[in-house]
Amino acid sequence: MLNVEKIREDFPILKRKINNRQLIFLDSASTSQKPNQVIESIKNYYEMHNANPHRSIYQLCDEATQLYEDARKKVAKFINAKPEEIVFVRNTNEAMNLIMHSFALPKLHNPSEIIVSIMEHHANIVPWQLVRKNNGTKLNFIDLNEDGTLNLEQLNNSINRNTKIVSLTHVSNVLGTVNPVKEISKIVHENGSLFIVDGAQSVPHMTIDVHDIGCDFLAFSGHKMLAPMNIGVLYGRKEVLEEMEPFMVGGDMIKEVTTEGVIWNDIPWKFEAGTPNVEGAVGLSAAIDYLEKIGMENVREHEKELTQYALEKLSEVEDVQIYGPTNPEVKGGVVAFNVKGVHSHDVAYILNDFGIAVRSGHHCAMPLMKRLGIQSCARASFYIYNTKEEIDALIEGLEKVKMVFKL
Ligand code: 7TS
Repeated sequence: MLNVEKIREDFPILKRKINNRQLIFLDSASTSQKPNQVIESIKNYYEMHNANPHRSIYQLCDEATQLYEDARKKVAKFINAKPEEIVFVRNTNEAMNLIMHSFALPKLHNPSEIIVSIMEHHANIVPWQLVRKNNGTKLNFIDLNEDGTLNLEQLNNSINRNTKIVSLTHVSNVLGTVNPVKEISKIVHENGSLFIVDGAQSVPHMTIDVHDIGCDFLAFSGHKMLAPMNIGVLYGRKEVLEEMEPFMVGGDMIKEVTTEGVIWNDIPWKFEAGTPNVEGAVGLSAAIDYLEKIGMENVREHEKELTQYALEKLSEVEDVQIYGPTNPEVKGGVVAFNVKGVHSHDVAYILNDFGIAVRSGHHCAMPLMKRLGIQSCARASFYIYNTKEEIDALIEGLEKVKMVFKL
């Protein structure tokens, strides 16, 4: 059990009033709020240790390098990887772009195939569309079952000897569906394909072990797990990363440059061109400390409980349609819904009058919207600082939305 009251004390923004109401932040799937421990770690970095890492031998430079590389080690341990398998990027989008430029574009050719699912965020669709356009590879979309889970039978039937990449989200940012990535990894590897996992919505919320999953790549964003924006992670299996050429080149990612050519640095540095985001890495390190202190199992349990509660309460509201699985065991802390006849932006706008922040729109998952037969939806998403009382307030807010629209 989480001591939510105590946790909330650590998040200064939760004391804010919005429209004279206490802020109720139900949009952590977009970005999480940040605890004092993370904010302070960044302040301390600038007050005490700031320098450009890897570049000189004076003490501050050494300290900045140490902090940056210690953060890498911490991330590695957090997902059970080796430090050299952790590439710091800006976010999940950039991680996918890195795989596209450094692996898929140079290595895939017609008749290669890539498999994704219809529930993907655009970050895990658009790069592969570009590969299709450039290299003539085929892009297959796996559909959903009626309950919002992934159609594994279709995956099994679609995968073939031309399939070079299977790239799937671990947890859907709309449906909340938790995909059985360990099981899928076996299918993918038996076929000799590479398995990319989009962990943007899973790494912040549950225990992740890349060896247990068996994936080749895992991408995630620090800002969704209490850390600042613009620090993200691409985990790549050592053997795969070593085979890849960097796509961003310049400073700090080389061993030697002569007028004739260049020798790349070792992994992971060969993928990190230019001055890195040390404050981001420091903040991510503090965020991991914070989450580990709570325990990732407890984070997951808390969110399961909130999700179950939200599903129960929302299903009691007439004219509300819920999307995705209704079993919290296979659902992350994300509940997407529509109020019949009301645009999701109107729902979010009215909820804002009550200090409630939910996301509305297409959630960067337009193919999924089309598959669900909707233009958009509203979404409440939960994290360690959310409470059942906040869900009660959401339900009350939805009754107000219905009153405004005379439903
Ligand atoms: N993949 C998934 C599954 C996501 O949910 C997101 C962001 C991304 C990739 C991209 O992450 P970024 O950090 O590179 O932007 N999802 C959302 C969301 O659901 N609402 O706002 C951002």
